[in-house]
Amino acid sequence: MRKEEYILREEIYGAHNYHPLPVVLQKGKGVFVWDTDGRRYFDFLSGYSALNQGHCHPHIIQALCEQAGELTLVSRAFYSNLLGEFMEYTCHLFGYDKLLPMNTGVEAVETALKLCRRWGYRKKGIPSGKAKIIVCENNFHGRTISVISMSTDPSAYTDFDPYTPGFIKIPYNSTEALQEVISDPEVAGFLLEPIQGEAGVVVPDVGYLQACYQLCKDNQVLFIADEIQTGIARTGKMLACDHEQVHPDILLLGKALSGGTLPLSAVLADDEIMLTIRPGEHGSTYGGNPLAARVGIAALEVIVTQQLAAQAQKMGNLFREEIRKIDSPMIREVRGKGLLNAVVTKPDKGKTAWDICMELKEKGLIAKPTHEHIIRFTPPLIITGEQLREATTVIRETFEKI
Ligand code: IF1
Repeated sequence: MRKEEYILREEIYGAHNYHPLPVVLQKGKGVFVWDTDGRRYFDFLSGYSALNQGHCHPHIIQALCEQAGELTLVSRAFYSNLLGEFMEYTCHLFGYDKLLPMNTGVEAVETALKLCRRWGYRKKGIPSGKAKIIVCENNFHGRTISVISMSTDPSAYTDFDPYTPGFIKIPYNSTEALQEVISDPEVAGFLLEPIQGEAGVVVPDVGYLQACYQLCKDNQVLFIADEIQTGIARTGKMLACDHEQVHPDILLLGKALSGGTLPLSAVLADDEIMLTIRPGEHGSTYGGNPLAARVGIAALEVIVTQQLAAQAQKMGNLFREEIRKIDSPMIREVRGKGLLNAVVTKPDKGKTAWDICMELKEKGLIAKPTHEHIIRFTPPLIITGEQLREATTVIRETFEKI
């Protein structure tokens, strides 16, 4: 089949909830993917950071395949030989008492909202029905009704109302704004992304996370970090919160927790919080299945043994250094941390971020625009210095040609 035919078939039979770049992929290995014509591309999206370990990492695929032939699902009606091991490994790695496994990222967020409200009523003593959770403007936490109720992006929430109440929206990167609302005794939690992804890789000021964490401590409010995109070594530390020595009360992980193989997310917290949910009060059919548990351990082992946090730190510095050398009137700003980076372009220069991504694709590198004028560059963390230089050359040549 020709490329156009694959695209047309999705167009005809699929809901139109996405607008993909016109490239049809059929194979992936490490930092590369291949399309149906056999053309090779650098993958600079990495499945929105689900593929930190790279495509089809042998250690993860071996775990996946072995376990797929052994036992895949028991549901939480029964125990499995692997769930406890996954929980223990992950709790020790991140420093928490307990883990609650889910599947997609947004389910982890929903779980955190429930856990936070429950803690607010049972531990903080918030009167019934009154619990509030503070969130940030321009957040992205997923697509469910409650989660879009926290959104300030019209394309996420318009005509999906009525919305879930109980959220206070404040500007991101403003400790003053947090200070103004956090002393309300009905506030149970503060949820944030340590770096805002969808907003365009918005890195807050140094000290912001630490200051917010202190305000939460002072006001008996839970600090909830959505590290679904920023976590698992993406920003050059195991967690983005580690850059400021902040240990969230509730930690959310997803995406790279399974290295891009299956949906696996997790909520981590200590007993005082986690044990407020009792048997029968929350769960999921696939949550914590043995296949995901086995894959989860393997995916984290790769991060640890290949020292991918340090690699992301090093390669991220190299990436920004190389991109900042590009002499183009189209580039306004290069920003990011580790290998979570964005190039902000000047939209008035005739070409949109989409046009640039189309050009990059022609030259063998795929990346995704956000917000008309921002291009996110997030390669797998296993990328080598040599590969990174080759890729930044492609990016430089593209900008210089345009
Ligand atoms: C889409 C962005 C990335 C997330 C954070 C929770 C979730 C996400 C911080 C939900 C998901 C995705 C989903 C994807 C686009 C995307 C994204 F562009 F929106 F910002 F990654 F960069 N918290 N992020 O970033 O996780 O339920 O999807 O597993 O197409 O919606 P999910």
